[in-house]
Amino acid sequence: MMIDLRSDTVTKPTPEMRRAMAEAEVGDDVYGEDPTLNRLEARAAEIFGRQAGLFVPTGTMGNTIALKVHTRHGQEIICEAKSHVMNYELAMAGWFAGCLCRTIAAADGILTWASIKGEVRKLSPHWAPTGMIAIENTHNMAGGTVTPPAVLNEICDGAHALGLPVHLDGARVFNAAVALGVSVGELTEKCDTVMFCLSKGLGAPVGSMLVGSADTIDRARLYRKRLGGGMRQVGVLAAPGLIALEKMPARLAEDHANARLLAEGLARVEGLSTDLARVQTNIVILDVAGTGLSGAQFSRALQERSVLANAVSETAVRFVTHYDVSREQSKAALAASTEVARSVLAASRP
Ligand code: TLP
Repeated sequence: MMIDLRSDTVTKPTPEMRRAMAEAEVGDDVYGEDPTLNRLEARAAEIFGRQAGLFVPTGTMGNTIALKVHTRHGQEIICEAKSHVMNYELAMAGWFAGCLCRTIAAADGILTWASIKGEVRKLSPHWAPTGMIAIENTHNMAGGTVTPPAVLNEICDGAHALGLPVHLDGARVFNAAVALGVSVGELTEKCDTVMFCLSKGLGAPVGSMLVGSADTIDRARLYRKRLGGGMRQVGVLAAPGLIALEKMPARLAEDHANARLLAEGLARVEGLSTDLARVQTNIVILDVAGTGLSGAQFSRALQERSVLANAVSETAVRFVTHYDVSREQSKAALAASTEVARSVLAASRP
């Protein structure tokens, strides 16, 4: 059997989720009549201490709507250079919101108010004004790094003082909260909107949520419809979403421990390197340059040993732990990676 560490998006619904899907009470959500979905949206808002929540089919749609709700055409959105909104959403900021991303590079993925404030622009004959700030927590491509509440709050305070809203791409915000030992409500308290995914580490088959003020979510609901996201008997998706929300955060620490085990092992292997300080949640970015292989070649060699992990750059491979990968399988993935590195280095020596 393949050990699939490509992403936590690959998690399959649990038997309990499948039963809940079969039995879900449903109605037409475009009329606001799906009772299971209404419960999910209310519960998400409650957990995050917000007035309202909106179910969206994907994290990308949640971010897309948030960017649109907070901005006007011709503005700039400040975000981190390797953020998902900038790199993996097909230029949605430009396509839908009509905005340009102004990126700030932070090697560890963690923006601070000090790094942001100099990039905020006011309208001038040359400059488009900043419309909003988007933060990613955890930061995927920096290796699942966590922005702590104090840093996030300072960004929100600074932004709000200038009248700028802050959206949190919290696709994996439950991982961040678990790593920090705080609640998601506390962690994201000052953000104007938060998008989080039910379908990643929390294991639901489909779905993300956008939470915020009642007014913002009312407007967001209209943009969801414009994007073709008005769903009907969506209670069949809300039912596993509720289980994901209520039960799955408690087990994320296991994924973090498995990522740690993998990273610490990998860091000891000749030709491989990973920044252990950045392994704070369920993601490990492994630099394979020392083996002479590219990220893609290393990934293919792993696949031949029944391990799936995506190349994320010319020289790096990403491993993401989740509930469908056990501790034993994490050890097996470590052994396979070690074997790839050793065999390549042995073959290259005279
Ligand atoms: N991330 C996926 C890929 O798109 C890279 C993954 O495998 O990690 N925000 C963040 C921080 C994400 O990591 C992702 C998905 C999204 C948004 C988008 O979520 P979906 O895939 O539901 O549109």
